[in-house]
Amino acid sequence: MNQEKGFTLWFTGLSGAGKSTISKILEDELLKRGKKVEILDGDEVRENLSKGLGFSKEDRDINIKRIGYVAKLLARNGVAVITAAISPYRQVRDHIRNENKEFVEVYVNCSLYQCIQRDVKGLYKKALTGEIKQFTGVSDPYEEPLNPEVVVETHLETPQQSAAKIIEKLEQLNYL
Ligand code: ADX
Repeated sequence: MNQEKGFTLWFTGLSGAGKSTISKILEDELLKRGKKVEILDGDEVRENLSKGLGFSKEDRDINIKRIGYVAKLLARNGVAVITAAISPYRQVRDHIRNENKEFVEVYVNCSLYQCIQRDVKGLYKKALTGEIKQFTGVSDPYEEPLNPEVVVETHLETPQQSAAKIIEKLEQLNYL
């Protein structure tokens, strides 16, 4: 076991795809294995570190760079960092990958259809009627990662199955 090694587990995917749910399962699993863990969740970061930012490309990129920066500081101190923000733009994700050495990108893939069916926060309904503008997947772009370390398919798997896949990859990469 590699208890001292920090890393950034970077989730990307649509709103409602399951990023937060899987991150909580992983947090428990990593704590059990003796890791120090921090979750940087999009919604929470926007309440604190990124309060006042909106959803233009420019604001999203600022938000993502902030998360990437905090993740870097934590990871280099041995923390297993899990980030759970949509992070829709490939270029800024790749920028973070270059800045943060120990970087594991997880594509939390879920069909738009399924996200709309779930509509956990009721935001897709508002996006589809135009009440919310620039909503990722509906009226704003989402750029899939081209070479993520892990892809989980949350419209086909349970959150536990997705979490197990990620743990397996972390073991393969010698982070656990
Ligand atoms: S990101 O694009 O900058 O990575 P982030 O993950 O922080 O997004 O925030 C996304 C969350 O904000 C969504 O899960 C949803 O709850 C909320 N939200 C509000 N407006 C939008 C929008 N226009 N597009 C996407 N998410 C939105």
